[in-house]
Amino acid sequence: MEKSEGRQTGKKVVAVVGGGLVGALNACYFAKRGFNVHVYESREDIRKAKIVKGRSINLALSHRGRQALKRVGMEDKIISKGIPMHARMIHSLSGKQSPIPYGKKGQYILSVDRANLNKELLTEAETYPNTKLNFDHKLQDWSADTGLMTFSRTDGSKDQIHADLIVGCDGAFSAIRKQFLRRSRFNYSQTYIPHGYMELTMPPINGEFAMKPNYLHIWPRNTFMMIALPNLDKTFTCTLFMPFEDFEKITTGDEVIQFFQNYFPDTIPLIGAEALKKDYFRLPAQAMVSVKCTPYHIGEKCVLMGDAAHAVVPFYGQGMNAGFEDCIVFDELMEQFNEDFSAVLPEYTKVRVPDDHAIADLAMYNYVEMRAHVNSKWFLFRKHVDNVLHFFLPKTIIPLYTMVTFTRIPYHQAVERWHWQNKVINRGLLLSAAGAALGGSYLLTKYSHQMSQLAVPAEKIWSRLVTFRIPGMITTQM
Ligand code: FAD
Ligand code: EGU
Repeated sequence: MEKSEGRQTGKKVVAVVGGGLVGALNACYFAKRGFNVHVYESREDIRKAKIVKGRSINLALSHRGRQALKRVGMEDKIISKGIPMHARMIHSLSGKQSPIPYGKKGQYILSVDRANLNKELLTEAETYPNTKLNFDHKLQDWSADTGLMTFSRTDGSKDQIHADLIVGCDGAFSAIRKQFLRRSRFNYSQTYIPHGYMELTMPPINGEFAMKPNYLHIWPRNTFMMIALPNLDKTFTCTLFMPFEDFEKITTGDEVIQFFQNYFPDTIPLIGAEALKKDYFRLPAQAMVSVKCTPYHIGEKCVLMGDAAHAVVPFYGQGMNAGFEDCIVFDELMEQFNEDFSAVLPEYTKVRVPDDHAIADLAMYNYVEMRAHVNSKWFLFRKHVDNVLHFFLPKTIIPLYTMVTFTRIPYHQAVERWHWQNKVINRGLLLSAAGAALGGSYLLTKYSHQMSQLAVPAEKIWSRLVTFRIPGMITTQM
């Protein structure tokens, strides 16, 4: 068997700490290269566990994540259990629904079940004989000098393990990262946003999806926002985003209904008033954190990937996709530098940090943008402007979300290109405004004798102009 090569050639030991989405995928990548891979996961094996607690039930999988799955032969298996979302469905306050396609026919994202994705990836990693999964192993501490790790077990015992390379995939609150924080010249920032999120389930109606299934449903309400993604069991998982202080204001079932009546009235009959009252108090609202740091490595011993390196707020649907792309980037460098950790690790930091920081910034930017002034009309208008410009200038103007979601253009390049595009659009608008002014003044001189009939008070023109909010349109995201 090809997969057992590692053992015979006495390859190095790679410890992947964290058996979440990125850790499990990474295990496949290292196993494929023949390393002796040991995965250490603090929780029980989720394939056996009855109750699976954790973040978000479903996720939007897009191009970057799919490409990463493809390279370990997992793309088809995962997409077969994903639900395509070809468009957003914008729900206005009045209950009107407006679809906005993501792109051309083949351009769609997938709603995938987090637990299933994690299980499939763990099972795939296990098919390599040079991989061992160790559950109930919580990393307590490790030494950057010796590479010795200490794990604690639920029975109170401790395990000490050595590895040649430690890959920290232990999520936003990474224990591996703690050693980085004690070192000089390590930059770190973390920001909790004032919003929390809460997941609510919308059950099927008469055995069918309660809303159209192949859409990412969005209720944009400035500071409040709800999003719903479909599941295979014909439910939707609705995620309500709201400032913590507003979550705290709602303390009774009746207040929940009142709140939904005010902001998401169309969802009350779909979720069910009684279910809503219960669901809302099931779990407290969850926090969202953005983490940026650099470097991602220590010498040739340790590297951070996924949320451990870059937790992003979920307002671009890219956290997992970016973490999966980390695996591709690292694997390509392993190829390029003949698996020489002392060369691969610094290069990984060098190429990956700018891109991960770019997506962290974009996600935060979109969060600020959405809460500032995105109601359903504005959202529809903005996305139409994107699509119209892209339609007429397909090579010149590519919407930012298209570059992020449907290409592997490095995130930092997507941002640069977006800035450039905005300049072009600004110039275009400036030129047409200048053209309009010139043409207007020409007409004005030619027909000045008839103008008095058309007279519109100057202040009225001004108020019409400002309602278009042209400056906002140009400086905000495309
Ligand atoms: P995690 O999934 O957090 O996995 C870390 C693993 O490490 C866990 O299994 C944990 O048990 C284990 N661990 C932790 N500490 C230790 C320790 N000390 N020792 C051993 N093991 C440990 N991303 C998208 O791409 N699309 C989306 O639509 C999307 N939606 C989201 C919606 C919400 C509300 C949120 C909060 C996030 C969303 N994300 C989305 C982001 C996505 O969830 C994360 O980016 C992704 O889970 C990161 O994977 P990870 O493996 O790096 O970390
Ligand atoms: C948030 C939470 C719509 C899943 C950003 C779009 C998200 C997802 C958008 C969550 C939005 C926001 C994009 C995708 C996606 C949009 C995107 C956000 C999936 C700019 C499970 N976002 N998300 N942008 O364009 O590029 O549809 O929890 F409401 S998928 Cl906030 Cl493409």
